[in-house]
Amino acid sequence: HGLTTALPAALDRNEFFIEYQPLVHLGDGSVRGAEALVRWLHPQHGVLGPDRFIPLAEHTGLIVPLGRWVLEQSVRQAREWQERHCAEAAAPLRINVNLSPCQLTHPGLVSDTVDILERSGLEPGALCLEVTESALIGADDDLLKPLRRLAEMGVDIALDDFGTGYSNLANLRRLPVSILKLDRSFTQGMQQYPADPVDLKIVEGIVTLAHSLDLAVTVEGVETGAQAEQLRILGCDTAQGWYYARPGPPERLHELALVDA
Ligand code: G
Ligand code: G
Ligand code: MN
Ligand code: NA
Repeated sequence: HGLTTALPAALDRNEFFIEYQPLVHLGDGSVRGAEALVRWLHPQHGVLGPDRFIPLAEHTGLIVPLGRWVLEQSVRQAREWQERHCAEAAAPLRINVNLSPCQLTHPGLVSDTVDILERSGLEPGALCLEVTESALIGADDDLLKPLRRLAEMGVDIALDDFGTGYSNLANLRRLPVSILKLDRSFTQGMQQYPADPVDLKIVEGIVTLAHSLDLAVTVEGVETGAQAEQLRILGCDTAQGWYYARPGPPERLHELALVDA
């Protein structure tokens, strides 16, 4: 595969870049941070989304250095936002970074993360690592240990695409997770008004359970004001989606965050 063989050189040539999609507080609409989403500016094919190359990077092991690069860039970016965003902001801006399952089993995860945080000056509490529900299904203690270490340092761990896997809800207690990211499919059920009654019940149940376990709930894929309003009423904490902003360059987040500071 052509893309696979081009991957290592692409990292050396700096062909990857990161877009940031705002995370918005549903209660007051303020921007609280962003999720980092990597792209590849391929010299022939143009901009490629992560779905095109993350699986290849996972297959070849390049995901470890690529993931480290994404983490380092986005942590530095978050620190820069915080410095420029000044003290008037309600809370320091946060950064969410996706972790692939291969990074979870890599022995350098904790030390790399500590190192990147220390060099940037970003406090661990401003970093959230997103891990998919499916990556943690049946996870044993060895897999959870690095995540637990990071959580003890104050890093938030989010369960991404929540509700699509088969994880036992009681299992949540065992995981060092502080945030559930509800999968986009639930948000789609809120498109019409009134929302799909089954989706309403499911989201209501998940939010109640999450809050009773001290977990915050983030919703993805919010495309309309009606969805945002229904999800807010259901008690979801944070939202992300095209209604607020598409993923974009770092300067855009700075502007969006300043507007409501
Ligand atoms: O917005 P978008 O099409 O970029 O994202 C598609 C998927 O790619 C998302 O599910 C996201 O979790 C994943 N993704 C985006 N950036 C990264 C990254 O840096 N590392 C990993 N492992 N996954 C990513
Ligand atoms: O990590 P994850 O898969 O959840 O990453 C977010 C993905 O969802 C990215 O592909 C991003 O471009 C996409 N996305 C973000 N906001 C919206 C939205 O409002 N609607 C839809 N359909 N997709 C979105
Ligand atoms: Mn994600
Ligand atoms: Na997701």
